Amino acid sequence: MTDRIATAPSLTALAELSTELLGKRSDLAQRKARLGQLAPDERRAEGQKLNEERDAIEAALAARRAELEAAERGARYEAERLDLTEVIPSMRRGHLHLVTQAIEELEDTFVGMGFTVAEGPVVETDWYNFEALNFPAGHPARNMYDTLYVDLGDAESTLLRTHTSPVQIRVMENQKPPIYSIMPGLTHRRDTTDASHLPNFHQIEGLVVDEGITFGDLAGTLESFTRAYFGGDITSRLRPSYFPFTEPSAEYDITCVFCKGAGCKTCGRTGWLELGGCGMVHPNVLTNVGIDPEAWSGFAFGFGIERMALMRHGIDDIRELVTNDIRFLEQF
Ligand code: 2NL
Repeated sequence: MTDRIATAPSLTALAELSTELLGKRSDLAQRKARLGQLAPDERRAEGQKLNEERDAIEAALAARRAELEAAERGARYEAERLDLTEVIPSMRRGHLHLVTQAIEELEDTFVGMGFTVAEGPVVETDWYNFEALNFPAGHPARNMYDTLYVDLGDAESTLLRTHTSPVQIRVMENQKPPIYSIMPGLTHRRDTTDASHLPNFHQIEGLVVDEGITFGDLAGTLESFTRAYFGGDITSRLRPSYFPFTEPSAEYDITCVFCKGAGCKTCGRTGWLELGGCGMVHPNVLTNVGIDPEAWSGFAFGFGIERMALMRHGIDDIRELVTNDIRFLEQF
């Protein structure tokens, strides 16, 4: 009897067994019903026996029920167990804008060549943006930059910097040579937007001031940079030019990244792309910041960052960078 209870396979089977053994139609119930027909002595003995049997069955049922319930609970816990280490991605992760990536890559390249990174204000004074850079008042070269002026102080005294050169002036004012620094940052000009111009764009300029710096150092530095940033198959060349703050001055060209120098529509069949300008820092600029041009010499260069990003990735319209079409941005 208790064997059947101890091996009952489930709580349902156990409940059926309980009915069978203790229910109205059970052997126990029938024997209990017949008690009245027995003689008093027999009745007491049989009554006691019935009680003992019932107690034994109930104890066995309770023990087996406890076992089966524990097993069932264990199985349920196992089934409901949560894996708290599971990672479910809920949001798609974005990435840095192409221009930000270009700034970081340019910084990495120059830092690797021993330069430090300097920053300065976007709203500047006429002194830092023009005067200190050897643009005398009324100098026609000022018209090369379509300056946006801020309505503050004397007329045309406060402006949005048209290049990052003012940061170079501030570095030279605050720091004695030797100087090896680059200055990336936002610049503004009153230009009309087209495929190759934005009124708000980024520049990166570089400045070296040390003893005995020559034009050869400038050419070698730019060539090393070109190969590090664009890869081994792209080279650079310098062509004579004019800037008020450098003498001599040069345009900096790289091998056309589209045709690798063979000549194509983008490079006007020359095989070269113009990326920026450079030159030896003008002695007047050094004098303006209190550096003796007889003791020190230096070179400087400036590139447009958006333009470099276009060249690097073979993009033909600068406006793509600011339209914020996610299908374009996702590619980089
Ligand atoms: C361009 C040309 C250039 C510089 C920037 C510079 C700064 C100081 C002194 C001398 Cl403080 N030069 N910067 C020099 C030559 C060219 O940029 O076309 N940039 C996009």
